[in-house]
Amino acid sequence: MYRRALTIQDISCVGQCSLTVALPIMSACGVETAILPSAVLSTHTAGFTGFTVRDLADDIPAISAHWQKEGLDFAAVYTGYLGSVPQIDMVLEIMDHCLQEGGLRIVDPAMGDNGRLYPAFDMEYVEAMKRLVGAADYTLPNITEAAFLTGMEYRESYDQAYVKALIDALQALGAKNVIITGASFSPDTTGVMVRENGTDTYYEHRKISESRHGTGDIYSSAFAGALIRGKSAYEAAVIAADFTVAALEETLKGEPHLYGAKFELVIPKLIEMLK
Ligand code: PXL
Repeated sequence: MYRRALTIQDISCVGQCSLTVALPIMSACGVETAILPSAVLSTHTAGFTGFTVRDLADDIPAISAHWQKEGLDFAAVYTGYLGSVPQIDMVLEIMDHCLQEGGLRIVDPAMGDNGRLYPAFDMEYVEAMKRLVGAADYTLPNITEAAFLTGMEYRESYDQAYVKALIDALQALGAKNVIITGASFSPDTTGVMVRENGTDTYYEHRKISESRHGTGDIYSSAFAGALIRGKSAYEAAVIAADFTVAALEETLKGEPHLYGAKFELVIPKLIEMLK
Protein backbone atom coordinates (compact mmCIF):
# COMPACT_ATOMS: atom_id res chain seq x y z
CA MET A 1 0.00 0.00 0.00
CA TYR A 2 1.51 3.31 -1.15
CA ARG A 3 0.30 6.31 0.83
CA ARG A 4 0.86 10.06 0.74
CA ALA A 5 1.46 11.72 4.09
CA LEU A 6 2.13 15.30 5.06
CA THR A 7 4.60 16.33 7.72
CA ILE A 8 4.50 19.83 9.18
CA GLN A 9 7.50 21.12 11.14
CA ASP A 10 10.37 23.56 10.79
CA ILE A 11 13.42 23.30 8.59
CA SER A 12 16.49 23.67 10.76
CA CYS A 13 18.98 23.96 7.91
CA VAL A 14 21.78 22.38 9.95
CA GLY A 15 21.20 20.23 13.01
CA GLN A 16 19.59 16.90 12.05
CA CYS A 17 16.14 17.52 13.46
CA SER A 18 12.61 18.23 12.28
CA LEU A 19 12.16 18.18 8.48
CA THR A 20 15.73 17.20 7.58
CA VAL A 21 15.08 14.07 9.64
CA ALA A 22 11.39 13.42 8.89
CA LEU A 23 11.65 13.55 5.10
CA PRO A 24 14.46 11.00 4.64
CA ILE A 25 13.14 8.66 7.33
CA MET A 26 9.53 8.60 6.15
CA SER A 27 10.71 8.22 2.55
CA ALA A 28 12.90 5.28 3.61
CA CYS A 29 9.77 3.74 5.14
CA GLY A 30 8.20 3.82 1.68
CA VAL A 31 5.79 6.67 2.35
CA GLU A 32 5.30 9.52 -0.13
CA THR A 33 6.15 12.47 2.09
CA ALA A 34 4.82 15.93 1.37
CA ILE A 35 6.20 18.69 3.55
CA LEU A 36 4.95 21.95 4.97
CA PRO A 37 7.82 23.93 6.53
CA SER A 38 6.50 25.95 9.45
CA ALA A 39 9.65 28.06 9.72
CA VAL A 40 13.21 28.15 8.44
CA LEU A 41 16.01 28.37 11.01
CA SER A 42 19.73 28.41 10.29
CA THR A 43 20.19 25.71 12.97
CA HIS A 44 18.09 24.19 15.73
CA THR A 45 17.70 26.21 18.91
CA ALA A 46 19.25 23.82 21.41
CA GLY A 47 22.97 24.36 21.76
CA PHE A 48 23.54 26.89 18.98
CA THR A 49 23.40 30.63 19.65
CA GLY A 50 22.59 33.43 17.23
CA PHE A 51 20.47 31.29 14.92
CA THR A 52 18.17 32.97 12.37
CA VAL A 53 14.41 32.29 12.29
CA ARG A 54 11.87 33.03 9.58
CA ASP A 55 8.31 32.14 10.54
CA LEU A 56 6.38 30.94 7.47
CA ALA A 57 2.92 31.17 9.04
CA ASP A 58 1.82 33.84 6.56
CA ASP A 59 2.32 31.40 3.68
CA ILE A 60 0.48 28.46 5.21
CA PRO A 61 -3.18 29.44 4.46
CA ALA A 62 -2.47 29.99 0.74
CA ILE A 63 -0.55 26.71 0.49
CA SER A 64 -3.42 24.84 2.09
CA ALA A 65 -5.99 26.61 -0.14
CA HIS A 66 -4.01 25.59 -3.23
CA TRP A 67 -3.93 21.95 -2.15
CA GLN A 68 -7.67 21.98 -1.61
CA LYS A 69 -8.20 23.52 -5.06
CA GLU A 70 -6.06 20.77 -6.58
CA GLY A 71 -7.90 18.08 -4.63
CA LEU A 72 -4.71 16.96 -2.87
CA ASP A 73 -5.30 15.03 0.32
CA PHE A 74 -3.27 12.91 2.71
CA ALA A 75 -3.53 9.55 4.45
CA ALA A 76 -1.84 11.06 7.51
CA VAL A 77 -0.62 14.37 8.87
CA TYR A 78 2.37 14.15 11.22
CA THR A 79 3.38 17.28 13.10
CA GLY A 80 6.53 18.07 15.04
CA TYR A 81 8.16 21.31 16.23
CA LEU A 82 5.97 24.24 15.20
CA GLY A 83 7.06 27.85 15.33
CA SER A 84 4.21 29.71 17.02
CA VAL A 85 0.70 29.62 18.49
CA PRO A 86 -1.10 30.77 15.27
CA GLN A 87 0.59 27.91 13.41
CA ILE A 88 -0.98 25.37 15.74
CA ASP A 89 -4.47 26.57 14.77
CA MET A 90 -3.49 26.51 11.08
CA VAL A 91 -2.34 22.92 11.49
CA LEU A 92 -5.69 21.97 13.05
CA GLU A 93 -7.46 23.47 10.03
CA ILE A 94 -5.24 21.63 7.58
CA MET A 95 -6.00 18.38 9.38
CA ASP A 96 -9.73 19.08 9.06
CA HIS A 97 -9.57 19.96 5.37
CA CYS A 98 -6.74 17.94 3.87
CA LEU A 99 -7.00 14.49 5.50
CA GLN A 100 -8.57 11.58 3.64
CA GLU A 101 -11.49 9.88 5.35
CA GLY A 102 -10.04 7.86 8.23
CA GLY A 103 -6.71 9.70 7.81
CA LEU A 104 -4.39 9.73 10.81
CA ARG A 105 -3.45 12.71 12.98
CA ILE A 106 -0.01 11.98 14.45
CA VAL A 107 1.17 14.69 16.84
CA ASP A 108 4.62 14.94 18.41
CA PRO A 109 4.24 17.94 20.73
CA ALA A 110 7.96 18.67 20.33
CA MET A 111 8.49 21.51 22.81
CA GLY A 112 10.75 20.41 25.63
CA ASP A 113 12.98 17.90 27.39
CA ASN A 114 14.62 17.29 30.78
CA GLY A 115 11.89 19.16 32.64
CA ARG A 116 12.14 22.37 30.56
CA LEU A 117 10.54 23.91 27.50
CA TYR A 118 12.79 24.66 24.50
CA PRO A 119 13.92 28.33 24.47
CA ALA A 120 11.31 29.46 21.91
CA PHE A 121 8.26 28.36 23.94
CA ASP A 122 6.11 29.55 26.85
CA MET A 123 2.89 28.49 28.61
CA GLU A 124 0.74 30.10 25.91
CA TYR A 125 2.32 27.70 23.43
CA VAL A 126 1.66 24.81 25.81
CA GLU A 127 -2.02 25.83 26.02
CA ALA A 128 -2.31 25.84 22.23
CA MET A 129 -0.50 22.51 21.97
CA LYS A 130 -3.14 20.98 24.26
CA ARG A 131 -5.67 21.57 21.46
CA LEU A 132 -3.51 19.79 18.89
CA VAL A 133 -2.74 16.88 21.21
CA GLY A 134 -6.47 16.68 22.01
CA ALA A 135 -7.20 16.14 18.31
CA ALA A 136 -4.52 13.46 17.88
CA ASP A 137 -5.14 9.85 16.90
CA TYR A 138 -1.58 9.20 18.07
CA THR A 139 0.55 11.50 20.19
CA LEU A 140 4.17 10.96 21.22
CA PRO A 141 5.22 13.19 24.10
CA ASN A 142 8.24 12.59 26.30
CA ILE A 143 7.78 12.81 30.07
CA THR A 144 8.57 16.56 30.10
CA GLU A 145 6.03 17.36 27.39
CA ALA A 146 3.40 15.12 28.98
CA ALA A 147 3.87 16.89 32.33
CA PHE A 148 3.55 20.36 30.76
CA LEU A 149 0.48 19.33 28.74
CA THR A 150 -1.34 17.80 31.69
CA GLY A 151 -0.21 20.14 34.46
CA MET A 152 1.06 17.12 36.39
CA GLU A 153 4.29 17.37 38.35
CA TYR A 154 7.48 16.62 36.33
CA ARG A 155 9.42 13.83 38.03
CA GLU A 156 12.97 12.63 37.44
CA SER A 157 12.22 9.22 38.89
CA TYR A 158 8.84 7.58 38.79
CA ASP A 159 7.00 4.28 38.41
CA GLN A 160 4.62 2.83 35.84
CA ALA A 161 1.63 4.27 37.73
CA TYR A 162 2.96 7.83 37.15
CA VAL A 163 3.39 7.21 33.40
CA LYS A 164 -0.08 5.68 33.15
CA ALA A 165 -1.53 8.66 35.01
CA LEU A 166 0.13 10.96 32.46
CA ILE A 167 -1.49 8.93 29.69
CA ASP A 168 -4.91 9.10 31.42
CA ALA A 169 -4.56 12.89 31.61
CA LEU A 170 -3.51 13.15 27.94
CA GLN A 171 -6.55 11.09 26.99
CA ALA A 172 -8.69 13.45 29.06
CA LEU A 173 -7.49 16.18 26.65
CA GLY A 174 -8.88 14.06 23.78
CA ALA A 175 -5.84 12.13 22.52
CA LYS A 176 -6.89 8.65 21.35
CA ASN A 177 -3.66 6.64 21.48
CA VAL A 178 -0.59 7.71 23.43
CA ILE A 179 3.07 6.74 23.22
CA ILE A 180 5.25 8.09 26.03
CA THR A 181 8.90 8.11 24.99
CA GLY A 182 11.90 8.02 27.29
CA ALA A 183 10.03 6.24 30.11
CA SER A 184 12.79 4.80 32.28
CA PHE A 185 12.22 2.59 35.32
CA SER A 186 15.81 1.48 35.92
CA PRO A 187 19.25 3.14 35.60
CA ASP A 188 20.45 1.15 32.57
CA THR A 189 17.26 0.94 30.56
CA THR A 190 14.64 3.20 29.08
CA GLY A 191 11.66 2.57 26.86
CA VAL A 192 8.26 3.51 25.53
CA MET A 193 4.83 3.04 27.08
CA VAL A 194 2.20 2.54 24.40
CA ARG A 195 -1.52 2.83 25.07
CA GLU A 196 -3.25 1.61 21.93
CA ASN A 197 -6.99 0.96 21.87
CA GLY A 198 -7.02 1.03 25.68
CA THR A 199 -4.24 -1.53 26.22
CA ASP A 200 -0.89 -0.57 27.78
CA THR A 201 2.33 -2.24 26.61
CA TYR A 202 5.85 -1.28 27.65
CA TYR A 203 8.89 -1.81 25.44
CA GLU A 204 12.15 -1.63 27.36
CA HIS A 205 15.54 -1.19 25.72
CA ARG A 206 19.14 -0.17 26.44
CA LYS A 207 19.69 3.36 27.71
CA ILE A 208 22.54 5.07 25.85
CA SER A 209 24.60 7.15 28.28
CA GLU A 210 24.71 10.21 26.00
CA SER A 211 21.83 12.02 24.34
CA ARG A 212 21.63 14.12 21.18
CA HIS A 213 19.11 16.68 19.97
CA GLY A 214 16.78 15.48 17.27
CA THR A 215 16.50 11.91 18.54
CA GLY A 216 12.85 12.60 19.43
CA ASP A 217 12.28 13.55 15.79
CA ILE A 218 14.13 10.45 14.58
CA TYR A 219 11.88 8.40 16.85
CA SER A 220 8.61 10.05 15.81
CA SER A 221 9.45 10.02 12.09
CA ALA A 222 10.20 6.29 12.14
CA PHE A 223 7.05 5.69 14.21
CA ALA A 224 4.93 7.70 11.75
CA GLY A 225 6.47 5.96 8.74
CA ALA A 226 5.92 2.48 10.17
CA LEU A 227 2.38 3.27 11.34
CA ILE A 228 1.45 4.68 7.94
CA ARG A 229 2.83 1.49 6.35
CA GLY A 230 0.26 -0.44 8.35
CA LYS A 231 2.12 -1.51 11.50
CA SER A 232 0.30 -1.37 14.85
CA ALA A 233 1.28 1.43 17.21
CA TYR A 234 3.20 -1.04 19.38
CA GLU A 235 5.05 -2.53 16.39
CA ALA A 236 5.83 0.98 15.10
CA ALA A 237 7.02 2.04 18.56
CA VAL A 238 9.42 -0.93 18.76
CA ILE A 239 10.83 -0.31 15.26
CA ALA A 240 11.28 3.39 16.07
CA ALA A 241 13.00 2.60 19.39
CA ASP A 242 15.42 0.06 17.88
CA PHE A 243 16.21 2.49 15.03
CA THR A 244 16.85 5.40 17.39
CA VAL A 245 19.09 3.32 19.65
CA ALA A 246 21.05 2.15 16.59
CA ALA A 247 21.43 5.78 15.43
CA LEU A 248 22.74 6.84 18.84
CA GLU A 249 25.15 3.90 18.99
CA GLU A 250 26.50 4.89 15.56
CA THR A 251 26.83 8.50 16.71
CA LEU A 252 29.14 7.56 19.56
CA LYS A 253 31.56 5.77 17.18
CA GLY A 254 34.30 7.54 15.25
CA GLU A 255 34.54 11.31 14.90
CA PRO A 256 32.80 13.24 17.70
CA HIS A 257 29.40 14.45 16.51
CA LEU A 258 27.60 16.59 19.03
CA TYR A 259 24.56 18.42 17.67
CA GLY A 260 22.53 15.52 16.28
CA ALA A 261 22.55 11.76 15.66
CA LYS A 262 24.01 9.88 12.67
CA PHE A 263 20.69 8.26 11.73
CA GLU A 264 21.65 8.18 8.01
CA LEU A 265 24.09 5.33 8.65
CA VAL A 266 21.40 3.02 10.03
CA ILE A 267 18.63 3.68 7.48
CA PRO A 268 19.28 0.21 5.96
CA LYS A 269 18.34 -1.29 9.37
CA LEU A 270 15.07 0.63 9.36
CA ILE A 271 14.21 -0.65 5.90
CA GLU A 272 15.07 -4.20 7.03
CA MET A 273 12.81 -3.91 10.11
CA LEU A 274 9.90 -2.80 7.95
CA LYS A 275 10.04 -5.87 5.69
O1 PXL B 1 12.36 18.74 17.83
C1 PXL B 1 13.61 19.24 17.98
C2 PXL B 1 13.74 20.61 17.41
C3 PXL B 1 13.20 20.92 16.19
N1 PXL B 1 13.31 22.15 15.65
C4 PXL B 1 13.95 23.13 16.30
C5 PXL B 1 14.52 22.86 17.54
C6 PXL B 1 14.41 21.58 18.11
C7 PXL B 1 15.00 21.29 19.42
O2 PXL B 1 15.54 22.08 20.08
O3 PXL B 1 15.17 23.84 18.18
C8 PXL B 1 14.05 24.49 15.68
